[in-house]
Amino acid sequence: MEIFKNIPEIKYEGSKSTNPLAFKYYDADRVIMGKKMSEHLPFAMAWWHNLCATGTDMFGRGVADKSFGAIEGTMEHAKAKVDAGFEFMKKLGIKYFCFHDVDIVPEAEDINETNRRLDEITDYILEKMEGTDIKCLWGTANMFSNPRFVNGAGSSNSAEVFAFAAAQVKKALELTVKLGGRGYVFWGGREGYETLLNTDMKFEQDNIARLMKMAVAYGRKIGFTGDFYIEPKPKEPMKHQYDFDAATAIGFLKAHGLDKDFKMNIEANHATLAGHTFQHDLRVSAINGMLGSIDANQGDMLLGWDTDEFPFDVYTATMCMYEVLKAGGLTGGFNFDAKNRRPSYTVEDMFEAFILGMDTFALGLIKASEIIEDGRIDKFIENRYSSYKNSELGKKITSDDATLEEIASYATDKGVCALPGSGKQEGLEAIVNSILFG
Ligand code: XUL
Ligand code: CO
Repeated sequence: MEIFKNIPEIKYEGSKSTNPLAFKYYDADRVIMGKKMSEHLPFAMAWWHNLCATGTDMFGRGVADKSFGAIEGTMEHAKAKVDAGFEFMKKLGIKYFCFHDVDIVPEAEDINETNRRLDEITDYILEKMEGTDIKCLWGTANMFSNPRFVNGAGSSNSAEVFAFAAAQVKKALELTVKLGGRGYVFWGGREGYETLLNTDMKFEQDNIARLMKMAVAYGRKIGFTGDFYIEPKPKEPMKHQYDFDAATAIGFLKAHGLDKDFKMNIEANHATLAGHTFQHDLRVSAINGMLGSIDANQGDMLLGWDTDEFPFDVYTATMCMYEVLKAGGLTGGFNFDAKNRRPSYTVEDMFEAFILGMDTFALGLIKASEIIEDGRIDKFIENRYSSYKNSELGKKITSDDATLEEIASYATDKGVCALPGSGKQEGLEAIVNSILFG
């Protein structure tokens, strides 16, 4: 049974099209730098926002109807969401989905009953996947909504809560493997603290690492060959979250010997909450060989929280795609961890939001490839450091066998230091503008 009856299959019509239900830039088969757009941009649907979220906020109830013809809180509803999700993905040409355990079934009081429901629904999802090219990008366990996680999951003060977190991770890993997921995400939902007056920070962080090590060992045992991801976020819901940003998360992984199995899942809105640009956290991940996957959304600079908006900022998307192209692509994909604004509550809005997001990243990809092909930015950066390549002094410094005395003697012999050369920021920004809008 068709659920989104008034919505056709979404096609590429080009930038002049005024059809709201058509792609203006995302042309799946168009080849950019030797690869199809669809290969550069493995888009994913986030089960929680698209099929579950109704626009509830602190001040009001939901406004969007996500019942899909079934009674909410039932397994019939869980199945209706699967039907809706697959029709939605097919109509948009989206090849991946991401899920939390509790997005796909109503959670029961007893974890054993929840697990039984999870087996049933994933059988149904597998059936739906058959004969399509839709796959799971990543799975995860929601270890932040249930009241037991009030003090975190791996970082909880309670060993019993830790055990329930372990049970959820175990099950979510099994489901991810069952659905052929490329990755498994840890977003540290409540892994942080409100006050140090009641917190043993070192113990909590060691315990998070313990949970992750157990997860890696079990995942590899049951045949999970994909990447584990940390999705950094500095705050919200906790005041201080342990996985503040990419640099912090990478340091944590290295300190605990987890860096071979983990990469980063970078979310734009989380990076900006940490006081960084999205590009910054992508670069930090990439230079550490840990740029795995992306949660594609954006925040609102006038609001200080995680608004999870669909990305429309082409400049930011261009810089993101510049990083992704330079890193040689993602092992993961682009998950729209994004939700419609509360007043955009219709079915058309659901589709228009994805069209916006996919077009924004397609445009970002096109423009990033133009920046790279233009070459002026990369050439400038190369020249900027040329004194390390072209002078005896520079070669000595980078040879890694120079002493402080040797290098210092260059300065004392010379006496007065020349300026290092202009950073040309404005000129470079003008190049980017001319490529974007020229
Ligand atoms: C929360 C967030 C999560 C993760 C998965 O800010 O981004 O939805 O992506 O748990
Ligand atoms: Co996210």
